Amino acid sequence: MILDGGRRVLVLGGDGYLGWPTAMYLSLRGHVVAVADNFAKRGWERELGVEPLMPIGSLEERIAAWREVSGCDIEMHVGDLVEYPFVESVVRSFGPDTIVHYGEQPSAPYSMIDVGHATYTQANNVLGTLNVLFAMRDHAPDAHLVKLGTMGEYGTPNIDIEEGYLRVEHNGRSHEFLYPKTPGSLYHLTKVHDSHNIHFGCRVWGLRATELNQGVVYGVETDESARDPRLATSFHYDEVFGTALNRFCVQAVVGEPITPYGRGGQVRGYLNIRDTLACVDLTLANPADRGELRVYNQFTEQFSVSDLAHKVRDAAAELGIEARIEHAPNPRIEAEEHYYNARHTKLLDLGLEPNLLGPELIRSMLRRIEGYAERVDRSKLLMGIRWAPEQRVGTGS
Ligand code: USQ
Repeated sequence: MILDGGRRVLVLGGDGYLGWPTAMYLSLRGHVVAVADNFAKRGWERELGVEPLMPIGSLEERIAAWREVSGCDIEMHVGDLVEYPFVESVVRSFGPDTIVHYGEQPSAPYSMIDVGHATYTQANNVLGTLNVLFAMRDHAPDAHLVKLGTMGEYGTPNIDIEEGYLRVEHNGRSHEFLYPKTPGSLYHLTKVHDSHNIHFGCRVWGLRATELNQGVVYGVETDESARDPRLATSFHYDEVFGTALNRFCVQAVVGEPITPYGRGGQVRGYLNIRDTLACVDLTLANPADRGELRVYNQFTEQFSVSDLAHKVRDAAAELGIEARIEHAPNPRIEAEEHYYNARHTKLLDLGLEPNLLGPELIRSMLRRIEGYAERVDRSKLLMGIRWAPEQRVGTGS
């Protein structure tokens, strides 16, 4: 079923928490979808002894189940973005008009384990994206790159965060630069390096790109993944791949303390996984111009981690679950009280209708997690990865 306006979309990282639901969502909406993945995330999971909350079949099995459930096909390519011949052959053979790029190591703690994990994360993310830019230049110069950046690129500056760019007045002249970045982990830095490389590709080679500087995503499922247990996405709760709200919900369900780190005043932008898909869809329907790098800040609400902990505790109480909050020593070096005001209007202007975080949504997450509570490995909730051997050596800001 190809609807009018259906595009040829290549989803890089199509086996992941966001990539797999995106592939289903876009194929259902009439786009011709191919996914590429090297299953690296499954390797990192084995390395650390962690597993997604819900059992996940192979990508091949999930694609077959999706075809059975929806009648939609997804084409699969297996390979590593760091290998240029693979990237080149996928781009040449599939001929995408849109490339949605999630194919990176996504965890801040993973990048901070030691020098090996830091250099691996930086090489994997930066070189993979550089290969994508070269393949676009030489084989798909008109394609639109939709790249998952992160709100964490900006860090927590003491001024308002704009959407991607900042106009600087200096000695009577002015120029618009990419917004200055002060990220809080070596993973977040990979996305900063990517931003500069993508900006270069647009300025110098005339590529078109949109960076989605996404906040912290929460949610167990999407409309598509909920259609069959075989379509579940890889929801994590462990210290390395689990994100704040998802972890807090799992902690509440299994009776472990909810753990805001340090003083708990760390404010971040958050969004529902369903809104991630809507944002990607809106972005690919409205491509950037040739030579243009647009930047959208992709989140719907700002919360501190203490706010989130209280929201989860209160929603759990309504289900008769007595959750408790215990501030944990902060394994990261980051500002725990700070100014935070990030603009996020561009996706709303395109028509995004946010699914906001209310008690009913948290209760539905808690109920869904309850069904898998016996799979939770409590020893992975806090794994002891530190930003520095001696904590509190820097300010984090
Ligand atoms: N945090 C706690 N307690 C926990 C877990 C986290 O207080 O048990 C705090 C962290 O210290 C941090 C905040 O919650 O201040 C967010 O941490 P997180 O682990 O939820 O998210 P983060 O490491 O920032 O990374 C995640 C994704 C990453 C994405 C990023 C978006 O893993 O891929 O880029 O969210 S953002 O945070 O906007 O940069």
